[in-house]
Amino acid sequence: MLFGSIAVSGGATAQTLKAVKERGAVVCGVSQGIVGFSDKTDKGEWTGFDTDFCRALAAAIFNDPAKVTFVPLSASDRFGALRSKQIDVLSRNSTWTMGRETELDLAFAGVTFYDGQGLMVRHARKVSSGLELDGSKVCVQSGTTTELNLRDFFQFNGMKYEIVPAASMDEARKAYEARRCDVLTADASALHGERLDTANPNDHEILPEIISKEPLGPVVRQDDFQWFTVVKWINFAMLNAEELGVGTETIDEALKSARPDVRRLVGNEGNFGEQIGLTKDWAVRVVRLVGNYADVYDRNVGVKSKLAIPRGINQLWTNGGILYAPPIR
Ligand SMILES: N[C@@H](CCC(=O)N[C@@H](CS)C(=O)NCC(=O)O)C(=O)O
Repeated sequence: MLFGSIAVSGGATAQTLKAVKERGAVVCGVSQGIVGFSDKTDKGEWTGFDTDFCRALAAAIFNDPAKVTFVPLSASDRFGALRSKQIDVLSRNSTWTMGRETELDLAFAGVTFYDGQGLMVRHARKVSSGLELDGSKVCVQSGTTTELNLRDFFQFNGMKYEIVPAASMDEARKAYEARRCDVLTADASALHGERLDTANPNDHEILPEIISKEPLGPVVRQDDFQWFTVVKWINFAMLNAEELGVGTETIDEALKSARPDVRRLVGNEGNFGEQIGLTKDWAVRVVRLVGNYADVYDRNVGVKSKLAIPRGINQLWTNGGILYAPPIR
């Protein structure tokens, strides 16, 4: 049983994967609603880039991407929920910072999306730079790095500001729309979606400055190295699959490939999946049922999606970006 207190001796014990298998589902913490990342459709189904990562875990473990229990969490509640074992993994636009590992005993298993903080204002305000925002009221979600960066940015640049705190992104946007603040700030990825959700998106602009680094990725507890390894390598497998041209559309061809790195990815050579407590075809399951990194990116946030976020630095290193996964070998 996963819940309750288990005395952990020697630090790393492999309980999570076993508990997930026994339970028959991965319990995945997600946001309460960020377009393109984790959002509920009208039919009540979770969709998005972060929710697809949860599905990739379920695909690898169960050969069934539907075996996920989604737990929507506010920014303030998310890490407590993970620490207290209400969830197995947090896949919720969470920024990897040193303090979150050292102070909360958590571990980021990698980066799935390199983001940065943006600032949105009304066109009518006629500003073209974040440095012209002296004296602003800023709507921001509590319990986030966003709130901390805002302080750094205004203070360091000698500008006065007033924080209008919100418990959720929805609340922050509504406060901004009701003119309780004149700036809305969030991770740029989320801000694009929030702009689209305003009554008149064309009345608002996102200023050019990106005021922080927000490497977003899945988080686990530090007490289970096996689970950390599983989560980490599922991300790497999706990146390596893209790099090797292995996607949902091409997975059957890849199974016949003679290329050594493709053979290792699909489990025709070596037993890497088994070494992490899964099956030889772990990565095939992920790619077939959920996709490689590009499949997931394009479907949820890419230029052909509603959000239309260019890959930018989230390109593979082979295409001029900074996504680089260690090899499977
Ligand atoms: N990446 C930042 C911000 C994360 C965050 O919670 N952002 C807000 C606004 S960008 C959000 O996702 N809200 C959605 C929700 O509360 O469900 C962090 O890890 O602290």
